Amino acid sequence: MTRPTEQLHDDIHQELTDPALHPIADAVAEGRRLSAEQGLLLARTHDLLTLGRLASIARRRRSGGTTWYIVNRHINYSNICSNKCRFCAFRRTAEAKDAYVMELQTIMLEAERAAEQGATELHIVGSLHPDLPFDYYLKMIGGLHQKHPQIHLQAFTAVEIAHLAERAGSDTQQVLAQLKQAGLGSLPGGGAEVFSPRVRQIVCPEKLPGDQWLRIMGEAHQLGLPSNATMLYGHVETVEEWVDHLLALRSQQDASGGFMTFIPLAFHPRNTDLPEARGTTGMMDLRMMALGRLMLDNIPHVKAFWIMLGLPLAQLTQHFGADDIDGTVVQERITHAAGATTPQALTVEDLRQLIREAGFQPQERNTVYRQVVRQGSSWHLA
Ligand code: V47
Repeated sequence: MTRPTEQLHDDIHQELTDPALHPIADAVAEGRRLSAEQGLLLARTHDLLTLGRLASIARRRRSGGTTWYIVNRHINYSNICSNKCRFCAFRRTAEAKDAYVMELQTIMLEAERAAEQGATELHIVGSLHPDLPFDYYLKMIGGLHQKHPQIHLQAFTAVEIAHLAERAGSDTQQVLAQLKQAGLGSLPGGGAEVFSPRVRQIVCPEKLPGDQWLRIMGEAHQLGLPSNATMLYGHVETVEEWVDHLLALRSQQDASGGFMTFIPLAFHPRNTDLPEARGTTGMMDLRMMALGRLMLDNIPHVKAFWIMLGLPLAQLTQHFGADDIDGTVVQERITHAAGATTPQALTVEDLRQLIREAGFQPQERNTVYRQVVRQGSSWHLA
């Protein structure tokens, strides 16, 4: 005879778990790679708690109970862009009243402020400016590196690199090599959007195609420049296209090995040219994070970019595969142009408290995940 509590247990089990996930749970427990079909099951299941539990297993294998953060500053050097991506509320034409290009001197001042505040990274991303010469970018990186050699320069998406190669009348490998020589440390993961040509045709038809984005990342990795990888979700894409995007990143990583972190970017629709897209939901944000962690078995970290997710979800996603929360950021413009309601910066104490409250141990890192040790106002790598 079954006792009432056992009966209840069975009922709860049946109600809350999706049996289709059982073989996936076995694969995760044994550390086996998941297939495209398994990715689709994860992308569709309503069994959110199992999804979180599985992603947490993969996350803890990599980072245990640690959540990483960084003291950094974002510099968006210009918003004048020759592309017209429909999801972007940041871009301006050169004639717009609020179009801007930062003088190199202004960028140096921003860096000065970042150094005073103990930043270990400058995250530099802008637009495809139609006229700025390659020299502007080279001088920017060279000048920053000379003045602040201890600060890691993470700059220019693969899309910007392709644009710079065009501006320089050169090729992307050459441009990457010259920037590295000048002091570039790594590439951010932006510009990937969703690789599907169907999606790109709708949301960013002029943008560098996905296979070219991957090729440039491969070139960077080969030159010893690590990078991040992103996916912009919550607009016109399908779950099949999520899985295809993740599989393309996974095979690029098998080939070139330089991706450090995957960052799912939650689409913000305000002020964009995509009125038909509603943006993400909490369910989608949790699912996407877990899916990224589970499918990308060869990318070490998964980041909850709190600026886009909001603070509550940045905390929750630590239980859905994320092991990184980005950083102090300071002055993010791209998502705020599209209606983000998060603050433009957080203090280190705020970040540490958020992480602790989520049940993890905060650990400061530099860009390439070396531990940072602080003593008073100075810092060094462990
Ligand atoms: O490529 C543009 C995205 C990216 C919107 O590498 C939008 O550590 C949401 O890539 N709603 C740039 N997202 C930012 C980026 C990034 C951010 C933080 C950390 C890292 C990293 C990289 O922002 C763009 C695009 O995919 N984006 N518009 C929008 N309306």
